[in-house]
Order: sequence, then structure tokens, then C-alpha cells
Amino acid sequence: ADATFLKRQLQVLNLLRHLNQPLTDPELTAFKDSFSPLNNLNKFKDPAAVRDFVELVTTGKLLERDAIFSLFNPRHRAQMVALFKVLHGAVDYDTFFKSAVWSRDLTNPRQFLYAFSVAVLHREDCRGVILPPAYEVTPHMFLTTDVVRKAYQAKMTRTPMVIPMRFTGSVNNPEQRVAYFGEDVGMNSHHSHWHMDFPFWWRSEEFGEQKDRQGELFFYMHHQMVARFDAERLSNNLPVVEPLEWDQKIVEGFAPGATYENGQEFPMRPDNMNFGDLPWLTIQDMKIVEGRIRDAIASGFVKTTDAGLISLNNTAGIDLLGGLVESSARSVNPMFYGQLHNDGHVMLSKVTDPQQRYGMPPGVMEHFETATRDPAFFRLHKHVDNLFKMHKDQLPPYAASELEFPEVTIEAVKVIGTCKASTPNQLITYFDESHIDLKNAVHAEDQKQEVDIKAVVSRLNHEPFKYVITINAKKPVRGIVRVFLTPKFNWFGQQMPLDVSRWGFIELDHFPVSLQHGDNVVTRSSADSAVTIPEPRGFSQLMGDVQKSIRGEQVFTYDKYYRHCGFPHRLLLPKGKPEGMTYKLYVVVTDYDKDIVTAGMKPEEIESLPSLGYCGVMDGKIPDGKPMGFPFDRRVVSEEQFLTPNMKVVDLTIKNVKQKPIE
Ligand code: CUO
Repeated sequence: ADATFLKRQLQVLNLLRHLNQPLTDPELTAFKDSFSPLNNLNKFKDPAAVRDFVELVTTGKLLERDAIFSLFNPRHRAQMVALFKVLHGAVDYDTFFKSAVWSRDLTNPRQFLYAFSVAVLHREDCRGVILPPAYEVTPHMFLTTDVVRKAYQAKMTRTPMVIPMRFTGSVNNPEQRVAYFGEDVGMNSHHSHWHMDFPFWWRSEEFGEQKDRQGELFFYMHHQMVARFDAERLSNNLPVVEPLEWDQKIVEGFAPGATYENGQEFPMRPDNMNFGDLPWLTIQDMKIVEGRIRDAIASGFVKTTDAGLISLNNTAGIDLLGGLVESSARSVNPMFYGQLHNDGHVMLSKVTDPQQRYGMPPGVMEHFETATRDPAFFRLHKHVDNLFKMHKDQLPPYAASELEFPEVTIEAVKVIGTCKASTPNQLITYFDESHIDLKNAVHAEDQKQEVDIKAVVSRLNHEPFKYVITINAKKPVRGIVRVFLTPKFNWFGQQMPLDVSRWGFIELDHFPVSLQHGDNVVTRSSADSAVTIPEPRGFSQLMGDVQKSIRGEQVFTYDKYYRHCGFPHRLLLPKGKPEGMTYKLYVVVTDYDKDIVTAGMKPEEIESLPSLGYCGVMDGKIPDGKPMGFPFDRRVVSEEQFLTPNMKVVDLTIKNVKQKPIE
């Protein structure tokens, strides 16, 4: 890593230290005193945006520092976008960073954090900069009340402490069996980063950058989250999640047991609540908008604002539909199709005080950091996912010519765990412990002696494994290997036809291969998965590594492709059962030279793009031009005809054990 980069990385970390308190770092406060964006208007792409934000500051209209920022609140969001325009529109790094320092203590901390993070993620000159884990910057959004309280006690009494965090709820609530998934801090972090990489308010006309297949990614990433949740449920003897309906009871309640930084509690929802009309949005509105979306899907056409029609029934249809269902900013016709998904989040968040009579703060559903803790999150997303399924089912099933790769036959597939006692085609999952450092969050800058305060959480993990795939090629060819996993039996213990199970397929990997003439043994490590990212470094470790590297020790590697978005690698496999649970593993090889749409891109370059599967790319085109989830995204008429020789299915058992197996 070169010196300029390291300096930037360090500045970013220093800026986010003790975010809830005013800056004290002398280097940064010096910037604060010497820089004002108004005096540097020529250094911004859009000087009017700078004036707009300054006006918000000087007229006292900005959200108070101790208020609760919600991205779904139009006023909060507009202010955040105003700040984002300043940060994103600064013409050089220096101006960007000084503007960030200048605005930090003027703005609500989480509003600032969001605008700043999205700017870092989208600025060319911040490529490779690593943001500290959000759960160490704003731990209130990730941890439960008891843990945060104990952390403050530890700080007051200066007693080093390791605080165990339990999953919320009790054994009397069957939903608690899958709380380890919805409450996993890594998964929440993935989800919130996905929404920072692909903001629902993003307008390419305004911010310059066209995001490739954003609507389709919205569909696919959430589709995968739901599929994963269902697989976890089956691993715990729970039926798959039911879609939420606007006029039916929300059967499961939810008690987040968490408190905002300002002391207000996240509202809890008792069992069997009904949705209620909000002052600005009724249940009837939701139904009307959804009816229009259903009409569009059924007719295969979307209406534009000038009464034109755009066809949906093609491979690009899902992208259009994804944008239209998610939010209004990227919809072709926001007045007509509304913003069904975003409004669903808000309806759920405010369900216990819909008329805002009691001034309840927003629920977990209003923040991407906290949303998946509520089982109703998956119910909402199943509802949305069913709309996408309705659309996909309208498309003609793939013809044999689209499925086969005549030069290639998969002869065998084996999955091998790398732990000592591993049996082929059987993989082990287990729970391990991870520490979340709370020092940064509870300590004040002026406190000389920091004490060690950590929360310890239990997390799902799995043994490392590899796929060994024997592929015969009639001539040298390049292929893309696509790997999917699905439970073999449904909740009733029945085998499902492929046309049913395919919608619950979990994508495990997706990678290019070069095949020689004859038999090829392709080995691929689970750690290289295209849908996951490794465990991120904690704040202190990151800071330490950067400081060491500045002093000349090479402990920090600069990676310009670094992604924060990506499923935590630990969660790659569903839990399975103690006695073993059977899954089916589908492997498909397709023709690289037909599928890749980024002409000239080499397989190695594709390999260097992490978490492509659920997170796409930050700029430019997604290399694989096939629809996400291909070839299982469309109806399967005949299972026998569908499985051409370039595909192979094997059974795989996943066993959940108490102790981490010996490697
Ligand atoms: Cu990610 Cu609804 O889109 O939470």
C-alpha cells in the first residue's frame, strides 16, 4: 500500500472514532478550523449543492444530533442526500475529506455516517479504503440493551469485561430457533452495505454513475436472503416463511430488546397485530399500487408516465421490475407504481403506533442495519419475492439449446470437508464465538486509559471444504461453473420436484474455468466463493495494521477491489441438523464465451472481483450476462430434459455439531 493510500485510510478511521462525540483529534480539528466549503466553491462539481447544505446548517434545519436518523424518512433522507452531494461532488480527495471533517459535528452522527460511507464507497479516490465494521462504530444498532448497558458500566468502573450477548426472545418462541441468522452481525452488516452500494435513492442522472442491473440485484440478493432463511428454518424444524399480506394479521410478534443511542427503545410488536393506516399512506394505497404491479406482470407490460408501454417479458424485465418494486427513485413510473417495498418497511416499522400518537421511534424495519432481526423482514421480502416469481414464471422456459453446452459433460462431483474426520459429501457446521470490540463506542477521546470491553456473540460457522468436479471436454473450452444448494426435502419430509425446489436454490459459487481436451479435475475451495467475503477486521486491528504499515511493516495490503458487501463466509452453508440433513448440490457448467458480456475481460480479472454473486460490481458491467440464478430462474417443465450433460446433481449431508471439528 502506498503512503498516500495509507494516510487516507488512517484519516477515515480517525474521523469515525467516537463518532457520537465531537472530534478531538488535533490533525482533524485543525482542518475544521481552516476549511469552509463556502470559501472553496470552485472545488465542487455542484456549487449550488454546497450552498444548499450550508443553508440547512445555518438555518438550523438539520436533524438534531441526538434524534434518530431514518433513511426512509423523506426529510432525513433529503438532508442526507444534500450532504452526500457535497462529499461526492468534491473534485479532489483533499476537498472531500476536509468537507467531511467540517460537516461531521454539524450533522446527526448516523446521518453523517451514512452519507460519508456512501461517498467513500463511490469515490474513485477512495477505492480500497476500508470502513470499520458498523457494529463497532454504532453498536447500538447491532447489540441488545443489556450488552450496551454493561459496556457502559464497565467503562465507568474501568473494569475490563467480556459481555455475552444472547439472541433475543425465549425458547417459548419457536422463531428464536433461527434468531442466530437474523441477528448475525455479519449478515446485518452485509445487508446494510448492500444498500449503501446500491442506494434506493440513487439517481444516475444526478450522481453520474450508472449502476448495472441494480433492480435485478435487488431482486436476487434479497431472494437469496429469503432462500437462506428458509433453509435455516428447515434446519430447525420450522416451516418455510409465509409471505406477509397487507390485510392479514402479522402472527409473529417481535421484541428487539435494543435501545437507540439517545435512550429511546426500539418498539416491540405483540403477536397478531394488523397493519394500520399511516397518516400519509393507507393499507388501501398499498393494495392499489400492488394491484397495478400485478397487472403489469400479468400483462407483460409496464406503463410509462407518457402512457407508453415497456415490455417486461424479456431478460431485462426483472431489472425494470426490481427498480419499480423497490422504490420510487428508479421507477419508470413512480406516481403510478408507488414504492411498494420501501413502504412495506415503513408500514411494519410503525405498526405499533401507525397514527404516530405516542411518538414511538421507528422500528427495526426502518434501518438496514437492524431490519433482518425481525422475522417479519423475511415475510415482507417473501411477499415481494413472490411478485418477482410471478414475473419469472411468465417467461418461456429455457430451450434445450440455452441449457446445454455440447462440448462439456460433468462426470462427477464430490464435496470434501477439510477437517480431520471428514467424510466425502458430508459437511460440518458448528457455532463459534466472536468478539465485538466496544472500546471505540463507549470510550471518550479524553479518557486516558482505555479498558477492554467486548461483547461475545455466538455465530454459525462451517468447516472449510472444496468441490472436486470432473469435467470432460471435447475440445479446449472456457466455462462458468455455477453451484447451487437446496434442501432435499420440504417441511413435510417430501422430495420436491425441481420446478418447486428451484426457487429456494442457494447460490454457493460461480466461477470461470479453462478446460483442456479430455478429463479435467477442477478443484475449488469454499473460501473462494463468489458470494461471500472473509471476516472483516475490527476497528482496533484495522487501525493498528494501518499504523504499523505507515511505519514500514507490511501488514496492510491494498486491494482496490475490496468490498464490504458480501455474505459473511461463515454463513455460506445452512446449519443442517445434529443428525445430518440432506441437501442436493447442483453444478452447472455453461459456455464462458457466450455468457460473458464484458468483452476482453479475462477469467483472472473476473476472479478478482469479490462477492460478485450477491453484490454485483461497483462500477462497470457485471461480467456474467446470464440472468441471476440462471438456469433455475425460470419454469422447469420436464426435469429429465432439463438436466443436460453439462449439469450434475449430488446429495450432500450437512451436520451441525456442538464442537468445532479439528482441522
Ligand atoms: Cu434490503 Cu427490504 O431491501 O431490506
